[in-house]
Amino acid sequence: MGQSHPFIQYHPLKPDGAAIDAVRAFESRMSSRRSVRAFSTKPVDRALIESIVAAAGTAPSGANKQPWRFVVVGDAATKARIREAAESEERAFYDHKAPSDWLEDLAPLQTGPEKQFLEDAPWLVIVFKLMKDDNECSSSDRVYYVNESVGMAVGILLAAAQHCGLATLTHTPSPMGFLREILGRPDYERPYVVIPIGWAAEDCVVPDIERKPLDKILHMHEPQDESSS
Ligand code: IYR
Repeated sequence: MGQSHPFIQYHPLKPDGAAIDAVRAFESRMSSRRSVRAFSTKPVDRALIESIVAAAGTAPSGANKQPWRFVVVGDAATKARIREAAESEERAFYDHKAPSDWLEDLAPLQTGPEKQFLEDAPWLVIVFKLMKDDNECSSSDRVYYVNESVGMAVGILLAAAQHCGLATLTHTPSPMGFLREILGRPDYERPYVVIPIGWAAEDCVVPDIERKPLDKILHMHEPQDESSS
């Protein structure tokens, strides 16, 4: 049997002002977030990264299994090894593996096999998904909705970094198996994404791409009034 928990009173967050002002301030904050590929080497306090990861760990997850591990790398030697292995995969991707329509979709972003950011960013957070639950208190070691759960945790991590002015990138070298080897992670931990975190370089530029307007992403479902037909 797994642990059973008492049910306790839920205390919703109370925004300082009106709910609409709170959500608009959050949206405005998030709208200036961009994927950054040029990082300053200026250090970032470990405490900031720890709190950002703690925020990610508040995400909901299937059966509350919290199937994630955040491996934080800050030393130059490991970052260099990760860069070398990632660039080797990326060279193969850009050279012959990627289908032409994928390369055409990437062209406006001007990405390429060189990944200087993997060494410049003071921290790399390598997110692993857990394919089994390693909490001894659980009734079973099964995990559920792992991709969805880890995706939500990564979303919160990106928002937390943005909230304190730190830049991030979601980097997915493919395949990513080398991360397990370099970082000595067990077989049931599978690499999910690499997130460089740091201060954006002063001369950092980003492509002037736009987000879809609300009317393209929101469909307000209006139930049909059956009495009028
Ligand atoms: N992993 C490669 C290619 C790449 C793929 C997607 I989808 C992007 O949004 C960006 C890049 C790279 O990191 O360059």
